[in-house]
Amino acid sequence: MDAINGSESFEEIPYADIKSFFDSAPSLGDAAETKIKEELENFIRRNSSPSENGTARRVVCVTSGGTTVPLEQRCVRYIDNFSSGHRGAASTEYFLKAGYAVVFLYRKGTCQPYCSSLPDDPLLECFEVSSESNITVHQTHAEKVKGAISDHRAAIARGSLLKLPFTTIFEYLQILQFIALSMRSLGPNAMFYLAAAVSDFYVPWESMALHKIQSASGPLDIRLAQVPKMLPVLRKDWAPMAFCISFKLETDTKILLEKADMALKKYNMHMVVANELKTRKEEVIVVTKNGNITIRRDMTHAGADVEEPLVKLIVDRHSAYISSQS
Ligand code: 9Z3
Repeated sequence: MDAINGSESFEEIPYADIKSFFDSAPSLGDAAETKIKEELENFIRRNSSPSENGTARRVVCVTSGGTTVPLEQRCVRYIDNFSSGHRGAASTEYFLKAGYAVVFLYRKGTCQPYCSSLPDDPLLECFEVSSESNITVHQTHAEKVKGAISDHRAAIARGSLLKLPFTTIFEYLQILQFIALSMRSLGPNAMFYLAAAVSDFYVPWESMALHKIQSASGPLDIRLAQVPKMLPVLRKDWAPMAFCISFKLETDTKILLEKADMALKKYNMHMVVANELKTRKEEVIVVTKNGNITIRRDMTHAGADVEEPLVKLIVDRHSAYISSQS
């Protein structure tokens, strides 16, 4: 098989664990599930027709932000995974600029596309009450607010951006499966860019306390089960022709590349983006079967980020992948 396609061998997929994860996960609710499926179906249908230049449209699913692991069914406490959502939001903007349609699967409350240049609390900091009934944008923020609103509205109006929120690991994986199954029909024009920070461990729903855990009973011992690896099943069953990029985050640089290389082979990814927590905004290393590529932020330009050259490289590799499949 061509090197860019990865090897066809899959490690043993833990189907039983995956089934029991989904069977026991709390349902999103009938109404929410139907709404997500309908939105996806409409979005994929709209973006399945060829674009103006006659080429097939490309659709990328960008995941962003961290998943939570609830400790109680009526959740008061949870374990969280670190991610501000900056990488996913910025990358979404670059994919849209490159002509992709984007399904943005994001953690509620994390960074949003087109909002990175706005202050942390835009509603309170950007606007002022100019008369009894009028609210205006503060002069110092006017350009940025106008840009953010018009770019975001344009992407939505073109039907190029679908935003789907999640909070828990259960919601994330259920929605990711719906997205993958709906993007399956796009073949190699589909891409997964999995920048969300996904929990490795969780408390299975059936063994989770129903009510708030009480402190009167002394120290708390919790046993966490392993979240079954969904990447191989995404590659093999959910959307086998899609171009797949996963991210590997470590804090110990000594093991980073080795772990990324392992993920590339074990989960049959097309590329794995390796990053270290402290330097993730400056540098990433893209691990591929044909070697590693270091991508750095352009230090000579204030405001330049690492996502722009990263997305450019990925779009080029995706083009090569599509050509190799046709
Ligand atoms: C990443 O490595 C992302 O690049 C970051 C981005 C979360 C570091 P921010 O959102 O940071 O801009 O603040 N995401 C993947 C992390 C992850 O959970 N990877 C899994 C792993 O490392 C594999 S799917 O085991």
